[in-house]
Amino acid sequence: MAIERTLSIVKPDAVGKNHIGDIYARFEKGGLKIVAAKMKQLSKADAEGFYAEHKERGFFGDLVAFMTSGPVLVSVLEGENAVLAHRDILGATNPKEAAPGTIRADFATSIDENAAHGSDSVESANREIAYFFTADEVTTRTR
Ligand code: RTP
Ligand code: MG
Repeated sequence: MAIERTLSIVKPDAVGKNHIGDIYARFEKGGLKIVAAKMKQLSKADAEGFYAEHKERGFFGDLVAFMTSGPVLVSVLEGENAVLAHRDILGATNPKEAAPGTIRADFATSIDENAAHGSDSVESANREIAYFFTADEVTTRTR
């Protein structure tokens, strides 16, 4: 098992509904450690750059509008197979398809407002972590 890091975002809908603590509790219970975190109001340019891979998709404008509709909590999570472990805890993109007990099943209202983001590969995680954090903002957990 490889120790990985992944980027997590508690999206504006979940921040607005005061679900930060519930969501972080699930990460910690799932064995993921929070090694960096910050609240941030994304600008339009921040959100467009972050989701650049989707810029040709029909939902891109709505996605950028949603991601800038209020503050987000961006964090770096670390643990064994963290990328997949985190996405398993989040559940499917569409909450209607998300397994019971996952974050999106319990806190998301639609595919557009789906509570949280997780990197989809180690390569994406490396890019996304560097997008939001400098190297010295990511801590090393010693205990
Ligand atoms: P995320 O990047 O936010 O963690 O979500 P994901 O990997 O599960 O899904 P992705 O394909 O990367 O899509 C990014 C976000 O775009 C919205 N989306 N809408 N209407 C649609 O068909 C559609 N498909 C994707 C979702 O809000 C998704 O989280
Ligand atoms: Mg994605």
